Amino acid sequence: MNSVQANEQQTPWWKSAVIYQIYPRSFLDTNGDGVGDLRGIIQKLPYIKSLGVDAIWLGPICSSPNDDMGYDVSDYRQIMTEFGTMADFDELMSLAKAAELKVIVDLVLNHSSDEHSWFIESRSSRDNPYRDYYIWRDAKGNGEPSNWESVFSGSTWEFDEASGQYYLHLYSRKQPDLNWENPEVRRELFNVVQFWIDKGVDGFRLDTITTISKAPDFPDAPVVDSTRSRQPATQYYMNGPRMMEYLREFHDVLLSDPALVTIGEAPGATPLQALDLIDSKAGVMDMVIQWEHTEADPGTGGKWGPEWWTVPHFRKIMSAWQRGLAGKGWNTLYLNNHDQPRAVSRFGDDAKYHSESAKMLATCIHLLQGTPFVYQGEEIGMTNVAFASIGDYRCVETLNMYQKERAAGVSDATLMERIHRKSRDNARTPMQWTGKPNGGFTGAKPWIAVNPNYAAINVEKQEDDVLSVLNYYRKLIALRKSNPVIVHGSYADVDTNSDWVYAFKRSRDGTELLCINNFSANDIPFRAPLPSNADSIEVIIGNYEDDYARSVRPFETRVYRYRT
Ligand code: TEU
Ligand code: CA
Repeated sequence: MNSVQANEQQTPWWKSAVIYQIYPRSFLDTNGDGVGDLRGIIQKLPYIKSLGVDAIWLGPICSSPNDDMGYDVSDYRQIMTEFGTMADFDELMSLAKAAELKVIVDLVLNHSSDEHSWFIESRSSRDNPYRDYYIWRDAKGNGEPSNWESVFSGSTWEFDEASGQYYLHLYSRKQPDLNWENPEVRRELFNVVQFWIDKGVDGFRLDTITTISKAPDFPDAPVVDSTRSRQPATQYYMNGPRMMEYLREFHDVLLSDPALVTIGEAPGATPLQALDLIDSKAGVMDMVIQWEHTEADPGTGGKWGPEWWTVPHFRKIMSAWQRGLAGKGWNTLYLNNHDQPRAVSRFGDDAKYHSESAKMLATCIHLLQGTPFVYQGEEIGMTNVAFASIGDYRCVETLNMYQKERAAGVSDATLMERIHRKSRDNARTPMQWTGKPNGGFTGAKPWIAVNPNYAAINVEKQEDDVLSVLNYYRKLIALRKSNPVIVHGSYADVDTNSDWVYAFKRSRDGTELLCINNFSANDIPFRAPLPSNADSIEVIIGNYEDDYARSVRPFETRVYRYRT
């Protein structure tokens, strides 16, 4: 064993892992109330294990009135009633442990629900001891303390009649921001984390963790759109002045155990900002969920605007993260999660080349350096949905945007087109297990309708088909275990001129992988730069049966392995 390999042996578990993300509400309903539950997850542990993944990340499971589907916590130490009981959770933990699956829980510490007892106390009067747990400000002149626009539309400030002040909420008005400046609040939150460590979890996903420190004087944001009364203000609340100090304390007091993985959600982070957080020596957490590639739209329309997604732009971002973090930090790799439309609809082709494009996207992501995340349903190529009416949607961001824009005179048809493309509910329709009613998710009326394509796209149907997307994922995940170069190899771009093909190499100890991905529905001329000693060349995975030579076919992906 050489010294490089010896070093690699000390690799923490999460670097060689694949993590499966579960959105519990939409996974499996076992008690007929139309809502997924912990017993549903327990029932499907053998399925999850069969994918070959190493860990599960559970979306928020704490008590919540579900204004933002669990991202509004009303009790950090109780399980949401609809999901089950703490006994169910304990059972899930011990069964997962027995199956050698790690469990990562989602903690929402930037804000709580307005129904949390701390907030109920806090708003009850100006001199309540909990007042300072949240961020209260007087009116400025006659108006809001600042012109900041909420992530979920409208103001970040909500006026409280009874106590005559405004409270801050970056997200919905039912998600008041906790005041991290108050050491009492930090102590309370540390106790919450300790509670879950004591429950035996293997790590945390820290929701919107880069927004915990705000510019203390709450300055007005510059007017970028004069037709709007509120303006985007991320520069005043992301990566704020005391964020590193809080996270350092958090890390040193609680999270330094190397067996625990900490994954911070960092919307808006660049590779350099990410390194502050995850530098392998000086960092305060292990990985960040960056958003840059999911906001891969170089246009200016914001989330709901038309997408101008291009391969060169995407490649530039992915490559910058690969090169920027190499040897210093560790990437998360994903295209899908509960905040994103389904990747196969967005970057692939969910009709004619459904299977090809789902496999290509997966291969491209899993062959980069970092820890891949698979979001439930991705492994069968679940697609976006297009419900006819706004009444079928549940996501607070979607509903608020619709109301606001309707009030401003935008037509229903225009808004529904945007929602079909970008709503988070695209990712939140129930898991499609079988071709039976409701895709086998529930025997009752589901909390949000099942995608009508469940008869064509479901787990049962794909189980026995060797060429299915599902079985391709199994093969892809298994490759990671038998090819250390996928985990440890260095990254290099290949041919950065193509408008449609994203190709890259991974190398380690004389073994090289060449991964070629065609993001278009056409044949694209592309010559793979392979070594001349053809004997050593193998195709280890791909989505077309036969090999070819001078072009890549629609959504083709192929990984070559050879010795150099
Ligand atoms: O997301 C943070 C975040 O930046 C998103 O709200 C994002 O702006 C939005 O989804 C764009 O579509 C986290 C969670 O992942 C998200 O589900 C929560 O709604 C949010 O925090 C608030 O807790
Ligand atoms: Ca249920």
